[in-house]
Amino acid sequence: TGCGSSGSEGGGGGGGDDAIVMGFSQVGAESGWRTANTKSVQSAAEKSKITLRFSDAQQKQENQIKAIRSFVQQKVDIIAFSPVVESGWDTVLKEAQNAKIPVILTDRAVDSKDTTLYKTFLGSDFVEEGKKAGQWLVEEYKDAKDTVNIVELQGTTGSAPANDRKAGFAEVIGADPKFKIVASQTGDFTRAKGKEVMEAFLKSTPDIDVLYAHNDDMGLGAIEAIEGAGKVPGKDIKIITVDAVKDGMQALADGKINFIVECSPLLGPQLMDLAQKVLKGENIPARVVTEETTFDQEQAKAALPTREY
Ligand code: GZL
Repeated sequence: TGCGSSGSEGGGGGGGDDAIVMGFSQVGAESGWRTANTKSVQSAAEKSKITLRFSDAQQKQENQIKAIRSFVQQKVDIIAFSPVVESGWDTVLKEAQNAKIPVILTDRAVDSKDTTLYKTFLGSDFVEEGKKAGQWLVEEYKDAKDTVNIVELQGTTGSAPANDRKAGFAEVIGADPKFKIVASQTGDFTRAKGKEVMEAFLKSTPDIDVLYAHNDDMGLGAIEAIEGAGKVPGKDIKIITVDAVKDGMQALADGKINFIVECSPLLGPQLMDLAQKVLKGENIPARVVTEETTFDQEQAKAALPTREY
């Protein structure tokens, strides 16, 4: 087919006579993180001269399955996607495997037992992110004697980041009985839902000390709810979030958030590099973990002027 795909990974019809064609199924456009991630993938494809066929699943698994099936029909050279939830992928991934089209997981993981269904998983260690959030809280309250009441805004139900950020956080704070998660519910990674659920928490839970939100967007929605209830975010209720997108970092610098665990969306360049290696038949690691850090309020002020996303 002469479209850059080597024998063993044989894909089908490409773009020009040698451009790699990548089918990419994106979760949606639910958060600032997702928008930055999409930009990174699209610009990296352009720079690598990879023809990108991009589909936005509006956070619905059935739309991602349809998109992957369509990429198989189109005989793309390679498929990459960020699975909105962890389960339910084996059938469609087997169809891609039978069509000899390699698959790369990016951002989120799947729970398939058969790891031959994809070439690698490029993305963050979400358990580690949850632990970093917990470690900050343990340090922040190390001298506190009273119970610390925590409410948690979880990410999309069934998604790897929601499952793992919850587990990592619970593991660290579980070491000290003074930490109590008094309410925990999904805000689906969106600002609107985060605000709605936080309003409910404020009504049902009289004494909230801390909010742990699995992403900045839900944290920003919660800030609107907290201020609407006449309380001061970052002071009356301490807030920890994950992502470190610009809006979150601004709230951190303004003192409305207390700590942010970074989750980098800038996966595009690594994804295109891995795709080219796969199609050349080169060996690639089964797991590529994203480099990322954490920010307190002072660090956010320093980082904001040059923040890429
Ligand atoms: C994490 C990513 C999550 C972000 C959210 O890698 O899947 O999805 O933390 C985004 O902001 O919606």
